[in-house]
Amino acid sequence: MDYNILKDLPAEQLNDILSKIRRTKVNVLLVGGTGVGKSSTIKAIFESDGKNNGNPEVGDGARPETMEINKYELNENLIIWDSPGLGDSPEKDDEHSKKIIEALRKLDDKGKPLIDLVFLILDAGSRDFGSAYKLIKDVIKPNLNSFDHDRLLIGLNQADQAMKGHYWNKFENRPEEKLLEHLDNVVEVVRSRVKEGADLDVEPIYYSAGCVINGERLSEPYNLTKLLSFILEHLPKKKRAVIADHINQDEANFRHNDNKENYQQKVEKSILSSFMDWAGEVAKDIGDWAKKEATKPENLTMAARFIWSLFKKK
Ligand SMILES: Nc1nc2c(ncn2[C@@H]2O[C@H](COP(=O)(O)OP(=O)(O)O)[C@@H](O)[C@H]2O)c(=O)[nH]1
Ligand SMILES: [Mg+2]
Repeated sequence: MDYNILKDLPAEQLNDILSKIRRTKVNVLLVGGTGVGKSSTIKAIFESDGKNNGNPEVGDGARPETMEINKYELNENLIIWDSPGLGDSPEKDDEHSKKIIEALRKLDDKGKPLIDLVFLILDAGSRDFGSAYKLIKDVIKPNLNSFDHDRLLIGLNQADQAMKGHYWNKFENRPEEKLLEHLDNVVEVVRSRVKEGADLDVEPIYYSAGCVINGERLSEPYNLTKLLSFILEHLPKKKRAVIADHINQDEANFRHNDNKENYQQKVEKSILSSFMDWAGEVAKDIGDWAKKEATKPENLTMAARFIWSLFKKK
């Protein structure tokens, strides 16, 4: 592929595209019980530029003092709302629901719903998702407003511990056949219960955020590229490029996946097409050309890498 046209894009136009992307905000509402791995998940996928006013603490799973929704600006335009405590107790679930409704009703400066994505994290090893089903049916579904309903993403974390650590291949960092079957079954149970109870189509995914204890990495993440590709798919197209700007650069976090699909390629396609939309807005001819050439399968990875490198040259 002839990269010159990408490389020779006038710096002014490139800066224009980048600054537009960087002025676009993505808001994610994280929901899940204490200790399911909400903070670990965010830390594994995204990097923080250090200018954040807070960082989701990876804890020992202790019960939080309050049920406030904490706002973490991982970067200026990637904002995580952490809503802990799902399932702690029925009374607390009520309080929790109120906070979530409040968050879902927030509007951005354009009058659109502020929360782009509700990311519900469950413990893949749990057998009781009752609080989660209730929350989806009574709170999330009725308040998704003008959202497309696929903006609810369900993650089943701690896949490595789903059978108490059995059938997890530590050397290859992947589930053995028996654990895989079990995980596929949990996915199917959650999917069908959410369909029956709330009439929502969801495709839960199992993953592991990896285990870090006292700063020591005990296991690497699993299925994080898959999770990332799902997160991107669940965002409006233009907002996908915002995510590209903040992906964790530690490749070890992304190398183990179930490989049912080529998730890396899905991520690249998704980011590239988002970037092309922005490019098309700033310089139509470049956008049109790139849409035709850069998205050809044989050119995809190179073009995506090129765009990646643009982001990193801050
Ligand atoms: N084995 C394993 N441990 C995990 C995983 N994700 C998180 N943890 C651990 O679970 C504990 C609680 O995680 P944390 O992210 O603080 O949970 P949060 O309360 O939901 O934010 C920490 O000790 C993490 O290291 C995982 O996928 N596998
Ligand atoms: Mg946390």
